[in-house]
Amino acid sequence: MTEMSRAQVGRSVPRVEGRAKVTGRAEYVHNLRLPGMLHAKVFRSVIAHGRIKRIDTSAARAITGVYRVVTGEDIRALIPNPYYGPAFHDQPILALDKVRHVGEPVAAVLAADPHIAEEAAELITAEYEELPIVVDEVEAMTSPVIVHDVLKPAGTFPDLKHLEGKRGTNVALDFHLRRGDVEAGFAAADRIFEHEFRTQQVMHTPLEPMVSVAEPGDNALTIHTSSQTPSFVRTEIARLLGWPENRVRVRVPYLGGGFGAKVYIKLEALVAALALIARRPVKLALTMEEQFYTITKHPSTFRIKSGVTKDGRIIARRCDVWWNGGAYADIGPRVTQKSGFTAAGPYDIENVHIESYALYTNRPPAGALRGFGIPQLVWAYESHTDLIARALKLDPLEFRRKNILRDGRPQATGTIMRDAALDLVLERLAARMNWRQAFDHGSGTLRRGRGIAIGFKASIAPTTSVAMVNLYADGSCGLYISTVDMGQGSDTAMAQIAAEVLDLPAEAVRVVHPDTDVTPYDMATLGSRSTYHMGHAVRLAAEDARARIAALAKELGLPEGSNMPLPELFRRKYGMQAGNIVGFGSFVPSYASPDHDTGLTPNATPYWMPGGTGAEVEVDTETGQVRVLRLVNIADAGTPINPKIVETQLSGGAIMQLGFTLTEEMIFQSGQLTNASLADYKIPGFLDLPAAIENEAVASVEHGGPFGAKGVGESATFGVSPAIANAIDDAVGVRLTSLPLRPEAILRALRAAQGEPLAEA
Ligand code: MCN
Repeated sequence: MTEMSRAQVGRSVPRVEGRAKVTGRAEYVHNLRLPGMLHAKVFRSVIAHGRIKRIDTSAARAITGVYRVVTGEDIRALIPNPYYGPAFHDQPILALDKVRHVGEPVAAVLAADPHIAEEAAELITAEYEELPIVVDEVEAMTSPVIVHDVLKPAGTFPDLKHLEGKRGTNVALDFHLRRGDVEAGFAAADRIFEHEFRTQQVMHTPLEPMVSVAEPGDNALTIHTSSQTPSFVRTEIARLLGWPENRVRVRVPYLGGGFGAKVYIKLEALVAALALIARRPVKLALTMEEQFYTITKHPSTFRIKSGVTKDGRIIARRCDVWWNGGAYADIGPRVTQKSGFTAAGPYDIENVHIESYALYTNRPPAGALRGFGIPQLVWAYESHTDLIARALKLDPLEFRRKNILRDGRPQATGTIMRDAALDLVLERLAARMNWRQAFDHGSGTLRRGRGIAIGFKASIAPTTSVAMVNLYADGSCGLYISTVDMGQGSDTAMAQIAAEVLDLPAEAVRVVHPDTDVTPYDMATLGSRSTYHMGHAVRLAAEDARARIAALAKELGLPEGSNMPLPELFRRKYGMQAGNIVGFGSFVPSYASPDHDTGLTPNATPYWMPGGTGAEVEVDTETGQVRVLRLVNIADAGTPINPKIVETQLSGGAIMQLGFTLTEEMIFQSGQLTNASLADYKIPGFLDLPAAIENEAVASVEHGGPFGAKGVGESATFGVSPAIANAIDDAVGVRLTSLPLRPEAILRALRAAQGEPLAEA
């Protein structure tokens, strides 16, 4: 099929769920009410680390209307080994023996009235023997404070099979990469540059807070949940209960955002246990405040050292990255490894040495958040890139051009780059930013600057996606997939892919939402994997259905190419409007695990996702205030299945990262979180947005992808932070190395540079 002849792929089909959402009819778990349903409220730890001596639930139980109060020990009576987690089985459903972070769930109250449950939860008290805490990721490497005495690898995912953790330390995973001889590279270099960069702890802030409902049935359990991973939830709940998977059903309607917060198990194990204990449906809906204690983004420290020749070739790079995983590993080990192997950046460097560590600390757990570690890495390596260019008096664009990793060249793992339009992303960024033209740097107290940054991400493999296409007797089509539409537009894009193969308008395809009793397996909706991985499975399922239509026509004695309308085919076969044609497709990309000692592999990823950002800023030198005037986001998405959605994915990702760059930060004092509310934790509002946001998907094709497509949901997050820091440096000559880039930090740096440092607050 040529590009020209495509009718559905490449068309900006309006969102299939658009009308339901704007009229308030779209289904969300928050709206679900079941007969006899109880509401759960969680009592949480107020200390960051301690042994539980006593939990007193008597006052809570005495409240009229309280159905039951449940502690970790009650759960252990139902589930003998009540620990879960995608990498390690380290997280108890309710705390047992110890608490490891502020906000950890310790007990739950059940009541028919959520207000009564809340009131009762506030009456629970707990006594702890407080233990010393460790909160910093670098200190956690050598701290005598050990968060977990024993580590139990989950063994669920093939790419994490080698996990063991280091007993007696806080290291959940250490990833090493050795390419060439980095010390020889440093020795041969004309200049050495070394910097350290840090990122803060932030939260996903889906505007639909996490919510799950568990409904016990006849020897079975149904879980309705705002999850990005229905198939995983089924497997993990069945494992915890010791049940076969066919007794656990997981249903997911639309999500009001997920951003990686709603992956693996979040509330599902707790509601499942509570519903089985109470023998009634149980709903647990978090408040916005509780989300801060549930899952966050890894704070990180990145030390980066480069050896560069006088003409600007990077010949050696050492990267040491420490990821602050908080009290439970969640998927942090995969962040550490998968993002870790790209830590040297999108540059062609002969000698690379990477050390990447996932660490336990006494903070709320960190996991996947849009970009999966890449924004933390790009923040460091692209700030470093500009610092080097500046020191060598090279244009930052030229310096990048000289070193960029081009197709056909090996990435640090040894995997040869293919269909990764890094150079094109850089060129389009330069063109859009008018880089060659003189730039007005402003005057007086308002100074302007501009900066660029590029990065890339590997996709996740090996993972499985299965799709089913069902053609009904009237010729209409249902698409059965477990991909979760959390706002990214997957229902629309998947309908387009199926429709393209089946020669239907996309609007005519009905996408059936994840229901593990009905829709087939999908590993997860994360890592910008759905368009590529599930898109492949959908295409194969639709092709399978087409082949079955052709076989039916042949069976009915029709000549090849007769193109008889489907309803007529069914009528001829069954004598009436009856029957189905069902097509299946499954997809698992190839992958080769990195070597344990060297981190090298010929096949690190099925595809690469390049993305870059250009920023123009204005800095007020009297206040340190920064206004981002213009943000240009460029990515390689391969073929856009739905160009309009690709554009909104780019702007959405960039705006999210803008918050992580300028304002968002979870602030801790002595292990206590001091700003767990949207009044004090500031996500960008409309007035904070740049006047101009431009987005572009470069002209490229991912030859391994369905119709040439690959993922784009995270690509615009990569470059935002360093592009803005580089622009601030360009405007006023100061360099910040920690996020967020607060006005106070900028003003302090400005005053320090003028030799008039401000007194410490
Ligand atoms: N798309 C397309 N053509 C392509 C690639 C993508 O048309 N070549 C469009 C499709 O409509 C697709 C969407 O872009 O549904 C995103 O596709 P993809 O990059 O494959 O990502 P996923 O569908 O796997 O979604 C996950 C990704 C991630 S990892 C996070 S986190 C994220 C994101 O997407 N969270 C989001 N985008 C989000 N958008 C919203 N509104 N809410 C979230 O929680």
